[in-house]
Amino acid sequence: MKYFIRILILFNLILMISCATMSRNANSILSDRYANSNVIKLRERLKNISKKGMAFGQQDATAYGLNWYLQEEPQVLTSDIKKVVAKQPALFGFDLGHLELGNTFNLDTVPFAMMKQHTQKMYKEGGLVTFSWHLNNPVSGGSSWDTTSAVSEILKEGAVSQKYKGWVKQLSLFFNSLKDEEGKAIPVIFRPFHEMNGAWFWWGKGRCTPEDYKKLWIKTQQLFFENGVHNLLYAYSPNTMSSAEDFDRFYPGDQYVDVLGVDIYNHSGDEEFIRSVTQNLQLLKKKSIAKNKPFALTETGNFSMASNAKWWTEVLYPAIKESGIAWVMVWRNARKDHYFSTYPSEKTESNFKKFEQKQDILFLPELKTIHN
Ligand code: BMA
Repeated sequence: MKYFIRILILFNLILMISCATMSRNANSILSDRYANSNVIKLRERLKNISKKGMAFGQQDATAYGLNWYLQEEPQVLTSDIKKVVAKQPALFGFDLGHLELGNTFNLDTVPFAMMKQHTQKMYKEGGLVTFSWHLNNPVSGGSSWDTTSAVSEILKEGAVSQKYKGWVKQLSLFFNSLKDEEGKAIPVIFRPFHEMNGAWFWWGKGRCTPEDYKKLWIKTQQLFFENGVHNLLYAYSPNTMSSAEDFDRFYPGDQYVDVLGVDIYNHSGDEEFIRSVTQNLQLLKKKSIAKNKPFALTETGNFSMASNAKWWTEVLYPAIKESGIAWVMVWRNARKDHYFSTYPSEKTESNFKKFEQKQDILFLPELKTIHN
């Protein structure tokens, strides 16, 4: 009997050691080496999703839409998309801009408490959530679009850097508060300092050096780790790229990034859009294979939806089908001159219904069936 117990203890020990090694190995390819097991699962799930199709998402989908603001019935989430196809998108995007200031609403008047609630609900139902951060300029106090030089100030020890630490602390509290019903941290995708190859944000091209951009990324990540945030996949997403150089110039490094992305809008006509999305996603696919990281079309949309009633099936779909992306996210439905999905009685409504029917375009009910 004693002998048997010893063998049993030895066996358990071997099992524990090999499990620990396995989880360290799995962790080592994530930017957060202490990422919790749900984050590892999320990354694996993204890879599986891209084998079956792509998750379809929208920014602020359940917060407001055309002709409505905030949930009419908070327990049953609605969205313009649900109003049209009776299905929720498979991914929700939210923006944390102004959380750094300690505000209760973000820059687009979405309450942070609501984002938390909808994230919890979405996670429970098997969907995905991604966060961007249109943070203010910490030097001037202006918005993200205030291009007063700020990155080098954050990197120096001093008042701005102290202020920035406080800002990351605010976000850390939020991320740490995203818990499921069992009290386990909910894994989400965080996409900070996006569109850095454009010149419109204070962290963008010409507003800081690429070296400082990378340092800002790494410093921010380090601050999250110090604050005990371990439920994030970090997504790096430039704006439309004209070459691989555009991706590489600001790329912080494989050990600091988990998901690759790109933001591409339909600005210059349908043909040009199809061409640039196809090319950009091919470029990302190569990177994704070489780096073994999932990739996505992290923001998209048609700025003049009224110009093509068949935009979904004749422009967006041909550009993304068979691209290998894990998700595609359209931007917010803010108002009649600034919306990016359809809504009841909008011009592309019936075409959107056809788009929804595509086997590889996954809404929440389809996404639910794909596990890690
Ligand atoms: C931009 C616009 C703005 C918005 C910002 C952050 O693309 O939609 O109106 O404030 O994103 O969500």
